[in-house]
Amino acid sequence: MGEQLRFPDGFAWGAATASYQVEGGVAEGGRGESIWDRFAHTPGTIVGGDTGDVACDHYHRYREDVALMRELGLTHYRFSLAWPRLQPDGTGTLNPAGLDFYSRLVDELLDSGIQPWVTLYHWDLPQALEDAGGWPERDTAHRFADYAARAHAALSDRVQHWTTLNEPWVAAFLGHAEGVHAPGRRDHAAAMRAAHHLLLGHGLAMSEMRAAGAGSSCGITLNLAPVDPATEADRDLARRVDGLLNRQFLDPLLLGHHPADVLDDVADVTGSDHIRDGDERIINAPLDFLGINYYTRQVVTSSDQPRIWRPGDEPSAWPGSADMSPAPRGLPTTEMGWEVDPAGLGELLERLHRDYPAIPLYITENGAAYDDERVDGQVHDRARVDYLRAHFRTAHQAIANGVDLRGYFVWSLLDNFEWAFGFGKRFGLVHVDYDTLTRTPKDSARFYAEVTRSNGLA
Ligand code: PNW
Repeated sequence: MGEQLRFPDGFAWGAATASYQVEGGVAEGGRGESIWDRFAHTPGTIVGGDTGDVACDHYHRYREDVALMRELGLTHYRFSLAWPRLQPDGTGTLNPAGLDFYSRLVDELLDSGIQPWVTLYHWDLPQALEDAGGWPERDTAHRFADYAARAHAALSDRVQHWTTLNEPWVAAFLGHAEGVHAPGRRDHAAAMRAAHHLLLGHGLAMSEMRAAGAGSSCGITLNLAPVDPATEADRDLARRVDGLLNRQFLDPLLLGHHPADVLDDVADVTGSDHIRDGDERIINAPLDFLGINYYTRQVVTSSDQPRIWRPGDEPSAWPGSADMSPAPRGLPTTEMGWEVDPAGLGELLERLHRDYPAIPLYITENGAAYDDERVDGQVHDRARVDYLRAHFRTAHQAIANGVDLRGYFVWSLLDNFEWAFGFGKRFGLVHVDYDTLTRTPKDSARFYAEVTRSNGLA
């Protein structure tokens, strides 16, 4: 307590959101249907039957939200483009009304001195492309590159920072293996194919954006975590889970090849016919930055042999390792049930620094869901302040240890639609009353404003 920590000059302090989680306005401006519209409207998928139809109504209230960002002292704002706003059926020229919304948002940010940080894909695939087979089909990677090229061409005069994908692990494995996210499939071979095609789409999009010669800074965001075995007997399981979660994405992106042990582990689940000669070279396109989303460490255990998921088994996100279960250590948890483990962030950053080629790193998401205490129009969230402070300290220490960390985005600016959990889990620095859509900055917002203004911890 009490010590002052300064971050490097020019350190980016941001907050993040995603289109389906905040925008609402799903039927406006010619927006097409996404897989999340279809999934959320399927009974039994989302806690409480919540949907993103209105969400935070950011589509109409973006000016008020940018004013909040200004109060927070953000230097950067990370948001995603809804693909079906720009290409309602996933192909062709951009929909002018959709583009106009993002263009107005970008102008509002720039007028407020906030740098826009665009994510091209935060999981809202046009439903028309899902109907054609979705990410398990190779053609979706080409459709994504075409969309990326057009969106980049339209906005790169004003947007410097471009992220292709948010968390391809979640899109592939929660969407196609565990089936708790859109499109809700439970087919582990399809999930492995989706993972590869997401990476391929990323690589193809990178090459389109480079070819435009706009001088953009381009990268990708992964959800990464240290994976530890609960006991000695769980060492091989931890290797397999680390392979699926971390190395399956890091190795092709940064080293130029899929990890051989992961392909081996899943050989009986999916062949590798979908991986063609030349794909790894496309995926290995040089990145300007790597975005890291960190929430908690994974500690894993199994009482069984490596197991392939069969219909009728409990849903699993782990091809070839359906025997895996999480092993809680009894640490304090957030409302997501995720253990608070700031040291895991430090270990992750140092591992990236040690095991992979040098690349600027950004934490593109970190934050916590907590219920807040509302008193006389104030929203108290001491636990979130403590969570953020502990993780900022760890990030500062990592920089002191030589890690090239350039910025930090808190998840999230606003309470929002927390996917399968609906509106019940609140990650915001700013509270949203879902009846009135009133925004109220929480204590954590004031804490974060101090951090952004002083470039550190007072
Ligand atoms: C990330 N997991 O999602 C997303 O990028 C955000 O949209 C989301 O709101 C935030 O984290 C909080 O959940 C994740 O189960 C969802 O490992 C699930 C997992 C990880 C990240």
